[in-house]
Amino acid sequence: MEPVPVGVVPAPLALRRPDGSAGEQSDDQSDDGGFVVVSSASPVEVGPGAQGGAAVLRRLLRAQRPGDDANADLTPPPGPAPAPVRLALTADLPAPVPQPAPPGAYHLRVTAGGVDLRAVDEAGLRHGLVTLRQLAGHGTGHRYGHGDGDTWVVRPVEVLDAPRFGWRGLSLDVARHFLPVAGVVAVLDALEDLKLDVLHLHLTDDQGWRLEVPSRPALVERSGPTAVDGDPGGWYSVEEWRGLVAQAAERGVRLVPEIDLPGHVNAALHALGELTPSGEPATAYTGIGVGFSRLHADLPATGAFLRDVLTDVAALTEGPHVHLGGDEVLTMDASEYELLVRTAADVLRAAGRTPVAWQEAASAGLGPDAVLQVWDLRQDMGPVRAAAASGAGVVLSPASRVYLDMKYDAATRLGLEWAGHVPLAQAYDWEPLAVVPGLDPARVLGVEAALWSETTRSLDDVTELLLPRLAAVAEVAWSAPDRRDPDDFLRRVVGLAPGWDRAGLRWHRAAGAQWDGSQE
Ligand code: TNX
Repeated sequence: MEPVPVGVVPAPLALRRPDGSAGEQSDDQSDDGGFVVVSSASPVEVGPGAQGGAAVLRRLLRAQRPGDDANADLTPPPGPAPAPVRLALTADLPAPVPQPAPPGAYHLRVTAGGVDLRAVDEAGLRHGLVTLRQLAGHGTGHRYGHGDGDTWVVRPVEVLDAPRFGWRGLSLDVARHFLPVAGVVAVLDALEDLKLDVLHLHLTDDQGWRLEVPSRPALVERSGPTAVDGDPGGWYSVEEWRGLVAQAAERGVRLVPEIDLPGHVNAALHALGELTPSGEPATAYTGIGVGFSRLHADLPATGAFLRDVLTDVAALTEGPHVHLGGDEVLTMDASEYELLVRTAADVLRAAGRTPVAWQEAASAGLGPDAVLQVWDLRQDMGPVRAAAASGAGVVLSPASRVYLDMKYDAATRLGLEWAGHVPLAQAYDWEPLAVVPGLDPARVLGVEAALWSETTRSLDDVTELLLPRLAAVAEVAWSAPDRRDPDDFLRRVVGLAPGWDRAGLRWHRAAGAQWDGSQE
């Protein structure tokens, strides 16, 4: 097995050069004629059902982003004509792809005759094309931007690949500080390039309400404009939200909206006085404390609020999952908490959706179809293990590894420290199945990073904390354990930086990797 080229993250299952030569040599394309050129002039042949892949290829080649202007006059040297790209769906992929091939698996071959990509589904075609684009990056080929898009120059190679977990996500808090649609789309581009497939949006919290809910317009009218520190707020109208769902789908990403209940609700209490015992709206909250706000099960308005809001949100969700929060309710006894989260879960089920909740809800008996998200390993994991034993799925977000709002180190400008510092190597070097001892591995759906926005005021702030650590989490979620190696990851990850620069994304020169070697 050859080394995985610089800039290819997450590491694929298998990568071979046809002549058996190592992956990193002969980066200079002038010394042999063995390079294959892919551009928008490449003829594309699609097999039955594979048309979606052609659209993905066109979009990935077109991706003109802010930073691309600097490369506008770069044209490839004269060389081979654009090669054909052949896309096909098949259930039959060779080893080491597991049998039956999991969703998202693919087989990519680049030869003098062109590019052949076979995959089990459209997600697999996308993954193969993203790998092809990465292969045209730093270590193994070249990428040229010109007026009508990119040209990728790639050496012959064969890649067989499949994801380890089906749920490879990022949770993004847009409630403490709002992130406008364009910022979310930039994050979606970064997710697609790392083969991540879930964007969980934390849409409500004490400080703001970020999604228009048709049955309760006051939620955004009164609590959309507020944010931490009195910073500007904002919200997604139903129309903008539908646009976001579509942009996510174009990138192979499923949105999981979160309405955080029955705590973290001050924004709702500020908008709707009938949810408070006095009937008076709560004061807007712009601090960063947690755990103080709550719904009240005995108020008549509470049941109607849960039913109407969650039914509306379910109707705005294309995927199967809606997140109901359930975290950090410090001012309510267990029976009232359990009643409220069970009610919320039942409303979602009646609306045809599967409830997701933070680990605290494990003891509430959400049902065998629910999904629990683990984040705080200081708490007793017994209820999570028990819920999983009865059938619930588990998504792993251990704070000390994947809370990317934690500072990289003491010198980091942004971020919090309650779970310690999270250097790049720490976000990488952990084993998901060891996080909760005794948990049935078959119940682990995957891994989700989280970015809470108490300290982030802009897309620049968000990506400075995400990049490069999100690449580490992506490899944890995608790559087989025996394909993972911390030093090898640090060698490869630097090759992603030129792409982030081209996209105009701010990133952090995290300790441990040789970023200066990443200049194109
Ligand atoms: C814990 S994780 C929280 C959030 C905070 C975050 C800050 C979780 C379910 N709750 O409310 O924003 O820590 O790191």
